Amino acid sequence: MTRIFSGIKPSGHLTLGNYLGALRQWVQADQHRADALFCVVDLHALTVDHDPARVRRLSRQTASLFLAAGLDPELCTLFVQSHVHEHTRLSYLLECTATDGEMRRMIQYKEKAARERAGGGSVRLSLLTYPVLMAADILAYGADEVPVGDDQAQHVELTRDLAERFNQRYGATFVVPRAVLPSVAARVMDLQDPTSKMGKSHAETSGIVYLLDEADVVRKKIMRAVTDSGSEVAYDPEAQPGVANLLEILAGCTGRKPLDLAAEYSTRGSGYGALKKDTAEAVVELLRPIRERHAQLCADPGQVDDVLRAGAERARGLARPTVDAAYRAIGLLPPV
Ligand code: AQP
Repeated sequence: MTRIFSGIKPSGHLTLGNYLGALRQWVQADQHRADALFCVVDLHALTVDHDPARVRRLSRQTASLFLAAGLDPELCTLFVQSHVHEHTRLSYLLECTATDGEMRRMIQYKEKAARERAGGGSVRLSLLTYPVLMAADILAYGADEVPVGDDQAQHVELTRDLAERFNQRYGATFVVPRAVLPSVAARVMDLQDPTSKMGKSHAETSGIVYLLDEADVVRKKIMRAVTDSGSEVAYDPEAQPGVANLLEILAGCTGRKPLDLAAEYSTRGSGYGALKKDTAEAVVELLRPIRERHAQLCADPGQVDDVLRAGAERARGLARPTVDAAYRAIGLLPPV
């Protein structure tokens, strides 16, 4: 059976980008067709300046949102990364496989390090090495597929390279995984700056739709989305990134294609206003059941704990043999 691994880091409140780019395909497809593991990758939230209490709170909220969005612990395995030590055990071996040159080429490292420096902060070493930890997250489980948004594709490529290099040097140990990207909304853009990704840790929040935003807040953010000069709706991400982003979001919500939607608006002669209104209502309806289920889960935190406990136990059992095999293959003496 196909094995799937993916995760979300508790570095902020989950966004519409996280949902359309990742969570939705986990819920609608992946958990039904494969042995799927979904993880709150909390160690990744420590790579930039962080508040311990907030990370703890967001870890719990992220797990609750996994359930609220429709992940079913009867169908898939849900857990928190730091509860399974195999991730960090394996990460060190992969640090001994990766080179510093390939780490410095990672786009996310370059962008985030620049952001940290611009804010007067220092850059944590873990920001450079976290793609290796992500590779360990994936390889520990022998995952065949990694469903992610477009921004994570480079890290999955690195994971493939590390798996192949390790296998070549030390013998077949890891499955070489592949990234699976959604066909629409693989990169939801910020509504106020449609040339940059909607990211949950970004400081400016007016262009970000959070899964737990109230309906009126969602409407306001989408109605105020930056669009482009002109008024005719066309799908052209280069020339009209703001409109293209709204079309991608609407397509993501409705299961339609952005080009088909654009053609309909154009034929009807409807402008940006109609597109914004329809997108806002589609997003409100998409998020309504998630917010409602999340509120129910908040009233019963023990239920989330039970799911995470059972998930970590299963995950440990799956990861340990592969990580033990990697320790032996690389030349480490097994414990006596
Ligand atoms: N805007 C997005 N569009 C489509 N997919 C997205 N993902 C994230 N943002 C978008 C996908 O969601 C999964 C988990 O993301 P993450 O936790 O690794 O990163 P993030 O939500 O992008 O969080 P941050 O903290 O704001 O990170 P940076 O600063 O890196 O942008 C992934 O599958 C991701 O592709």
